Amino acid sequence: MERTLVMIKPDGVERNLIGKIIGIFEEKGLRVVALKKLKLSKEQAKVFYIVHKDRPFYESLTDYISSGPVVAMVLEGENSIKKVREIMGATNPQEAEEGTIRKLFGVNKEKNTVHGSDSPESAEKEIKFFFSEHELIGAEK
Ligand code: 3AN
Repeated sequence: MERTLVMIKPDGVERNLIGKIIGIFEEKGLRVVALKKLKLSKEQAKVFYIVHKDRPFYESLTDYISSGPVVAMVLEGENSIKKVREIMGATNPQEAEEGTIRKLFGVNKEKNTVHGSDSPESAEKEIKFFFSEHELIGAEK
C-alpha cells in the first residue's frame, strides 16, 4: 500500500467540486486516510511549492494557492502516486485525457483544480506538511 497527498485547489473548492473529486478517487479504489479543509498563507504556499521557487510562475502560483480554501487529503492504495496522477491528467487541462479530473474541471495550467504528489519523496514531505502522524488513519486501524 502506498500513500500520496492530494490537494483540491481553490478553483475546485470555490466551484463546490469537493465531493465530486473525492468521489472520482474513491470510485477508482483509493481510500481516504486523512482529510482537511484549510486556507494556506502566502508563506505556507511558498513552502509547499518550494521546488518551483525558480520557475517564472512561482509568485503567481503561490498567490493563487493562498487565495482561498483548499482541501488536503492523504489517499492510500496500490501504486497510489502514479494512479492519482493518471486520474488527475496532464498539468495543462487542454492536454489532459478525456475523463481525467483536469480535463473535466481544470480551467488553465495554474487553476488546474487538483495537485497530486509526483514521487514517494514528495508524497512523504507533502503528507507531513499537512498532517501529523495521529491524523493518518489507514484501513488497518
Ligand atoms: P503537476 O501539478 O502536474 O505535477 P508541475 O509540478 O509542473 O505540475 O507544476 C506544479 C503546479 O504549478 C501546477 N499544478 C500548476 O498549478 C502550476 N504550473 C505549472 N506550470 C505552470 C505554468 N506554465 N503557468 C502557471 N502555473 C503553472
